Amino acid sequence: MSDLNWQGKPPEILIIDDDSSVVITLNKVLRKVGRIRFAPDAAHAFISMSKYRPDLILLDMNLPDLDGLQICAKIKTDANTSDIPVLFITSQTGHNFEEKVFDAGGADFIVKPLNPRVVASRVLTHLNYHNAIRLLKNQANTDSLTNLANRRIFDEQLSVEFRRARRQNESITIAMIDIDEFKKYNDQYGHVAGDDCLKSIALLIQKSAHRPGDLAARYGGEEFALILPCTDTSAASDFIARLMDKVRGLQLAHADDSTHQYVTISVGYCTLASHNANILKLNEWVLVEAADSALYESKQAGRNTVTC
Ligand code: GH3
Ligand code: MG
Ligand code: MG
Ligand code: MG
Repeated sequence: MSDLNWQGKPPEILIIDDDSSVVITLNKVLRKVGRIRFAPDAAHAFISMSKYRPDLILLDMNLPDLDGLQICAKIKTDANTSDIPVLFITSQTGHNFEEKVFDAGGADFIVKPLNPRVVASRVLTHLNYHNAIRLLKNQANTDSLTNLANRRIFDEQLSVEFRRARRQNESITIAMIDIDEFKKYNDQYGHVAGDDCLKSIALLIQKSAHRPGDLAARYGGEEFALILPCTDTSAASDFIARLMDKVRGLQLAHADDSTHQYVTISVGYCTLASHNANILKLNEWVLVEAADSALYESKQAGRNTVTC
């Protein structure tokens, strides 16, 4: 178990089985591996999944409401659960059965009668594998300095949210944020202080963009980008005014800033209004370019400014 790096939280294991003798055996074998939960049928299993987000599922083939293959197929088609490894517990064997398990999206199967060492090894192998993938995905999606989403995720999410806005005739706002005179900040206080400043502002932006669907990303260097779904011009204007206030409120001294003496940001944003008649002629990058031009105008206007 020492190779499991779960960062303080034990892995969640869900056992879906209606046979209490199997459940007792599995609990004995696995209680040192992680936090064990049980469900005697599919109905309870799906409630438990949405509540506890298991890291691994052990699944009986025959249950009172659905069969194991049906449950597995359902888990694999739901984006919230599709990456959870499902291990079948079964007394059936043979090629045909193996094919069915893998076709349903099962990761592996354990044959009854249960051998405790085999169960523990299989479970640990899949937990480690699942955890490694999760960590790698997280690293691939996150900017390491600020912990914000990176540019890759911004681009992905931008397309998703733009299409959603178009489909649902909703408004959407894209904002570009740039720290003012940051080169001078680095020159004056050093690169380490510069990094700390970036982290503080990133945290503030992240906390501000907290509604479902909002995304704050590090776009590059000292530039951040925001996706604000269902946000019209007036809501965006309020949101950004508050954000700029909060950044000034950090009172990060910037002796070299020509006007403000504190670190400030400039912002440009562009809103696609709901029921926009030209929506079909537009794409998401038109919004980004417009927000970028607006940001440029804010800089021209003397910084610490927002333009739409
Ligand atoms: P403006 O107000 O026009 O935006 O001026 P600026 O100095 O902020 O803009 P410029 O693009 O000239 O300089 C950006 C600076 O941001 C230069 C670069 O060293 C710094 N920077 C970019 N990424 C990082 C980083 O990860 N850490 C630190 N400390 N500095 C960074
Ligand atoms: Mg059963
Ligand atoms: Mg810049
Ligand atoms: Mg700048």
